[in-house]
Amino acid sequence: MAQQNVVRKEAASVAFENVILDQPETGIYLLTINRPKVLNALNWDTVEDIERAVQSVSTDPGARVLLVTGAGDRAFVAGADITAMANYTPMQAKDYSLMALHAFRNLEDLPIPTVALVNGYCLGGGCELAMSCDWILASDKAVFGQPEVNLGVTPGFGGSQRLLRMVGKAMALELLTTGRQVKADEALRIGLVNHVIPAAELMEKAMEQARLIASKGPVAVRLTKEVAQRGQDMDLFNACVLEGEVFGLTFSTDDQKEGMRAFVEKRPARFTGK
Ligand code: DAK
Repeated sequence: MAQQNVVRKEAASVAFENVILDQPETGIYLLTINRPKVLNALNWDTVEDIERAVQSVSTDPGARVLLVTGAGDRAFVAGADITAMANYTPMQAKDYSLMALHAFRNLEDLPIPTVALVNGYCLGGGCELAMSCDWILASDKAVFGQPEVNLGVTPGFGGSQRLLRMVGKAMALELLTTGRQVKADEALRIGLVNHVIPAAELMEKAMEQARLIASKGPVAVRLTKEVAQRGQDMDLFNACVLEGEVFGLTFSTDDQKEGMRAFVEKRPARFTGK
């Protein structure tokens, strides 16, 4: 991807062994899975690096949005590293699965919006990683699938559950039990991705969306994600009560006063995140 052409470097990137954490603009983080020789396949160390990177973003109060992508122009992530796990014992396989489960859960629970930029193959563990982000932007070259049945295993990083919740039981089970791969246009139609973007424009469009999010009231953005995240597993009434309580909480912030004053004064708001 031609990301160097479209992002202004404002902070040094943090290089883990298998991922790169960059802050191309203030508050906008970019996590790149960086094993292009194996199409960014996820071995144990890579999942641990993802967890460390997510932890690092979670401790930055200035973080506004996290973009997640894969290095090179062929793959987001082509799955768990089959070579590495081929000879796992049952206990190693279980530990691997649970370790990834926690790492992906931490990504999901990050208190800022997270967006997967899928720039090629997005299979198995890769699709599970993308689905752990809040939404997916796909390039027109993206290919999605859960091909675990081809390998004689079930999904191990939450794919059977997250795909079910995203596209419904019938479509999820079709894809999970046939291993059929879907291209970007079908992924859009079934609700797996939010937008399909020409490959050369994917990073630029994602940065536009990230800047838009970063321009909004930071506390409101974080609380909106928190309500959606916590409310999705609650009954509707109690989830709405939670929303009402959080809505009340926003009236304790400078951002609420500034946002509403700016509307009345017919000028753009200057949010401080306080
Ligand atoms: N793992 C390891 N290496 C991979 C890989 C993967 N998932 N995907 C690709 N590679 C490597 C290839 O081996 C090749 O390496 P070299 O031969 O050059 O050394 C290099 O990346 C380039 O790939 P290809 O030469 O195959 O490139 P092609 O364009 O011909 O094909 C492809 C691209 C994406 C169609 C093909 O590489 C492919 O089918 N890859 C595997 C896709 C896949 O099946 N992904 C799902 C993996 S299973 C668990 C349970 C389940 C799981 C995890 C945990 N627990 C209970 C613990 C399963 C998760 C999965 O994700």
